[in-house]
Amino acid sequence: NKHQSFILWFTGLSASGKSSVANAFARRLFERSNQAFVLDGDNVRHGLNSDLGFDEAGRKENIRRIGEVSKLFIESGQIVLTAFISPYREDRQVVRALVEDGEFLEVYVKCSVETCEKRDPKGLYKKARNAEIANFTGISAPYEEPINPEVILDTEQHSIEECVEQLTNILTAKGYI
Ligand code: GGZ
Repeated sequence: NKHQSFILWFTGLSASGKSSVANAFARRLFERSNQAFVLDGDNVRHGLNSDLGFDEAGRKENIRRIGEVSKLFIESGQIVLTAFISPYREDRQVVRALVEDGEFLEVYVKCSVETCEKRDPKGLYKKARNAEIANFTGISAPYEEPINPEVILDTEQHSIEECVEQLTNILTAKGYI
Protein backbone atom coordinates (compact mmCIF):
# COMPACT_ATOMS: atom_id res chain seq x y z
CA ASN A 1 0.00 0.00 0.00
CA LYS A 2 1.14 3.52 -0.85
CA HIS A 3 -0.08 4.91 2.45
CA GLN A 4 -0.91 3.12 5.64
CA SER A 5 -2.24 6.17 7.40
CA PHE A 6 -4.20 8.93 5.79
CA ILE A 7 -7.11 11.29 6.31
CA LEU A 8 -10.42 10.81 4.56
CA TRP A 9 -11.78 14.32 4.86
CA PHE A 10 -15.54 14.26 4.28
CA THR A 11 -17.00 17.66 3.48
CA GLY A 12 -20.58 18.63 2.65
CA LEU A 13 -23.76 20.22 3.91
CA SER A 14 -25.59 19.34 7.11
CA ALA A 15 -27.66 16.18 6.40
CA SER A 16 -25.68 15.40 3.24
CA GLY A 17 -24.69 12.02 4.75
CA LYS A 18 -21.06 12.65 5.79
CA SER A 19 -21.28 10.90 9.16
CA SER A 20 -23.38 8.04 7.80
CA VAL A 21 -20.94 7.25 4.99
CA ALA A 22 -17.89 7.77 7.22
CA ASN A 23 -19.22 5.44 9.92
CA ALA A 24 -20.37 2.79 7.44
CA PHE A 25 -16.99 2.92 5.72
CA ALA A 26 -15.15 2.73 9.05
CA ARG A 27 -17.08 -0.49 9.80
CA ARG A 28 -15.99 -1.87 6.45
CA LEU A 29 -12.35 -0.98 7.24
CA PHE A 30 -12.68 -2.65 10.63
CA GLU A 31 -13.91 -5.85 8.96
CA ARG A 32 -10.79 -5.72 6.80
CA SER A 33 -8.62 -5.26 9.91
CA ASN A 34 -7.67 -1.69 9.06
CA GLN A 35 -7.26 0.65 12.02
CA ALA A 36 -9.69 3.51 11.52
CA PHE A 37 -11.28 6.19 13.66
CA VAL A 38 -14.12 8.61 12.94
CA LEU A 39 -14.05 12.20 14.15
CA ASP A 40 -17.38 14.01 13.88
CA GLY A 41 -19.56 16.52 15.62
CA ASP A 42 -20.60 14.01 18.23
CA ASN A 43 -17.11 13.36 19.57
CA VAL A 44 -15.38 16.67 18.79
CA ARG A 45 -17.87 19.54 18.68
CA HIS A 46 -19.28 18.37 22.02
CA GLY A 47 -15.87 17.88 23.65
CA LEU A 48 -12.56 19.35 22.52
CA ASN A 49 -14.30 22.11 20.56
CA SER A 50 -17.28 22.82 22.79
CA ASP A 51 -16.02 26.38 23.21
CA LEU A 52 -16.48 27.13 19.50
CA GLY A 53 -19.51 28.49 17.69
CA PHE A 54 -20.58 28.58 14.06
CA ASP A 55 -19.43 32.01 12.95
CA GLU A 56 -16.56 32.09 10.47
CA ALA A 57 -13.87 32.30 13.16
CA GLY A 58 -15.40 29.44 15.16
CA ARG A 59 -15.57 27.16 12.14
CA LYS A 60 -12.04 28.07 11.12
CA GLU A 61 -10.69 27.17 14.55
CA ASN A 62 -12.85 24.03 14.64
CA ILE A 63 -11.29 22.79 11.39
CA ARG A 64 -7.77 23.82 12.42
CA ARG A 65 -7.96 21.78 15.64
CA ILE A 66 -9.50 18.80 13.86
CA GLY A 67 -6.66 18.99 11.35
CA GLU A 68 -4.08 18.90 14.12
CA VAL A 69 -5.84 16.01 15.85
CA SER A 70 -6.06 14.14 12.54
CA LYS A 71 -2.35 14.59 12.06
CA LEU A 72 -1.77 12.94 15.45
CA PHE A 73 -3.98 10.05 14.41
CA ILE A 74 -1.90 9.64 11.25
CA GLU A 75 1.24 9.57 13.36
CA SER A 76 -0.34 6.85 15.50
CA GLY A 77 -0.78 4.74 12.37
CA GLN A 78 -4.51 5.04 11.82
CA ILE A 79 -6.82 5.91 8.99
CA VAL A 80 -8.80 8.88 10.22
CA LEU A 81 -12.21 9.76 8.84
CA THR A 82 -13.45 13.26 9.58
CA ALA A 83 -17.06 14.31 9.03
CA PHE A 84 -17.43 18.08 9.36
CA ILE A 85 -19.12 20.55 7.05
CA SER A 86 -15.79 22.39 6.68
CA PRO A 87 -17.39 24.97 4.40
CA TYR A 88 -14.30 27.00 3.56
CA ARG A 89 -11.89 25.88 0.83
CA GLU A 90 -9.04 27.67 2.49
CA ASP A 91 -9.51 25.84 5.79
CA ARG A 92 -9.55 22.46 4.04
CA GLN A 93 -6.42 23.51 2.17
CA VAL A 94 -4.71 24.35 5.48
CA VAL A 95 -5.32 20.78 6.70
CA ARG A 96 -4.11 19.31 3.41
CA ALA A 97 -0.88 21.30 3.80
CA LEU A 98 -0.42 20.00 7.35
CA VAL A 99 0.26 16.41 6.29
CA GLU A 100 2.45 14.67 3.70
CA ASP A 101 1.50 14.61 0.03
CA GLY A 102 -1.11 11.95 -0.56
CA GLU A 103 -2.13 11.69 3.08
CA PHE A 104 -5.17 13.97 2.68
CA LEU A 105 -8.06 12.76 0.57
CA GLU A 106 -10.95 15.17 0.19
CA VAL A 107 -14.28 13.36 -0.10
CA TYR A 108 -17.05 15.64 -1.27
CA VAL A 109 -20.39 14.32 -0.06
CA LYS A 110 -22.53 15.96 -2.66
CA CYS A 111 -26.20 16.72 -2.11
CA SER A 112 -28.25 19.80 -3.00
CA VAL A 113 -29.48 22.16 -0.28
CA GLU A 114 -33.02 21.35 -1.43
CA THR A 115 -32.62 17.65 -0.70
CA CYS A 116 -30.77 18.21 2.59
CA GLU A 117 -33.56 20.53 3.62
CA LYS A 118 -36.18 17.91 2.74
CA ARG A 119 -34.32 15.33 4.84
CA ASP A 120 -33.86 17.74 7.76
CA PRO A 121 -33.36 14.91 10.31
CA LYS A 122 -32.82 17.30 13.23
CA GLY A 123 -35.18 20.08 12.15
CA LEU A 124 -32.25 22.48 11.87
CA TYR A 125 -33.06 23.71 8.35
CA LYS A 126 -36.53 24.61 9.55
CA LYS A 127 -35.05 26.54 12.45
CA ALA A 128 -32.61 28.26 10.12
CA ARG A 129 -35.48 29.30 7.82
CA ASN A 130 -37.28 30.72 10.84
CA ALA A 131 -34.09 32.56 11.87
CA GLU A 132 -33.99 30.58 15.13
CA ILE A 133 -30.46 29.52 14.12
CA ALA A 134 -28.09 32.08 12.60
CA ASN A 135 -25.23 31.37 10.16
CA PHE A 136 -26.70 28.08 8.98
CA THR A 137 -24.71 26.53 6.16
CA GLY A 138 -26.57 26.59 2.84
CA ILE A 139 -29.25 28.93 4.18
CA SER A 140 -27.52 31.87 5.81
CA ALA A 141 -23.84 30.90 5.65
CA PRO A 142 -21.73 29.82 2.68
CA TYR A 143 -20.59 26.39 1.55
CA GLU A 144 -17.64 26.43 -0.84
CA GLU A 145 -17.71 23.29 -3.01
CA PRO A 146 -14.41 21.45 -3.45
CA ILE A 147 -12.82 22.27 -6.81
CA ASN A 148 -10.74 19.14 -7.25
CA PRO A 149 -11.69 16.57 -4.58
CA GLU A 150 -10.11 13.12 -4.71
CA VAL A 151 -13.58 11.58 -4.37
CA ILE A 152 -17.14 12.75 -5.02
CA LEU A 153 -20.00 10.77 -3.50
CA ASP A 154 -23.47 11.79 -4.65
CA THR A 155 -25.91 10.90 -1.89
CA GLU A 156 -28.77 12.37 -3.88
CA GLN A 157 -28.37 9.67 -6.55
CA HIS A 158 -26.90 6.85 -4.46
CA SER A 159 -27.62 5.08 -1.18
CA ILE A 160 -25.15 5.09 1.72
CA GLU A 161 -24.23 1.49 0.88
CA GLU A 162 -23.59 2.38 -2.77
CA CYS A 163 -21.39 5.29 -1.68
CA VAL A 164 -19.41 2.99 0.62
CA GLU A 165 -18.95 0.61 -2.32
CA GLN A 166 -17.76 3.46 -4.58
CA LEU A 167 -15.35 4.73 -1.96
CA THR A 168 -13.96 1.23 -1.46
CA ASN A 169 -13.42 0.84 -5.20
CA ILE A 170 -11.76 4.25 -5.60
CA LEU A 171 -9.40 3.75 -2.64
CA THR A 172 -8.53 0.28 -3.86
CA ALA A 173 -7.78 1.61 -7.36
CA LYS A 174 -5.60 4.36 -5.88
CA GLY A 175 -3.74 1.78 -3.80
CA TYR A 176 -4.78 3.12 -0.38
CA ILE A 177 -6.53 0.00 0.86
C1 GGZ B 1 -24.36 24.43 10.29
C2 GGZ B 1 -24.90 23.69 12.41
C3 GGZ B 1 -25.12 25.00 12.81
C4 GGZ B 1 -24.94 26.04 11.86
C5 GGZ B 1 -25.48 23.71 14.51
N1 GGZ B 1 -24.55 25.71 10.62
O1 GGZ B 1 -26.50 18.07 10.79
P1 GGZ B 1 -25.70 18.20 12.02
O2 GGZ B 1 -26.13 19.45 12.87
O3 GGZ B 1 -25.49 17.04 12.90
O4 GGZ B 1 -24.33 18.78 11.54
C6 GGZ B 1 -24.22 20.17 11.72
C7 GGZ B 1 -23.11 20.41 12.68
C8 GGZ B 1 -22.03 21.19 11.94
O5 GGZ B 1 -20.85 21.22 12.68
P2 GGZ B 1 -19.45 21.13 11.94
O6 GGZ B 1 -18.43 21.09 13.01
O7 GGZ B 1 -19.48 20.03 10.96
O8 GGZ B 1 -19.42 22.52 11.15
S1 GGZ B 1 -18.15 23.28 10.57
O9 GGZ B 1 -17.31 22.30 9.88
O10 GGZ B 1 -18.69 24.28 9.64
O11 GGZ B 1 -17.41 23.91 11.68
C9 GGZ B 1 -25.49 20.64 12.45
C10 GGZ B 1 -25.00 21.43 13.63
O12 GGZ B 1 -23.60 21.16 13.77
N2 GGZ B 1 -25.13 22.89 13.48
N3 GGZ B 1 -25.48 25.00 14.13
N4 GGZ B 1 -25.16 27.33 12.18
N5 GGZ B 1 -24.53 23.39 11.15
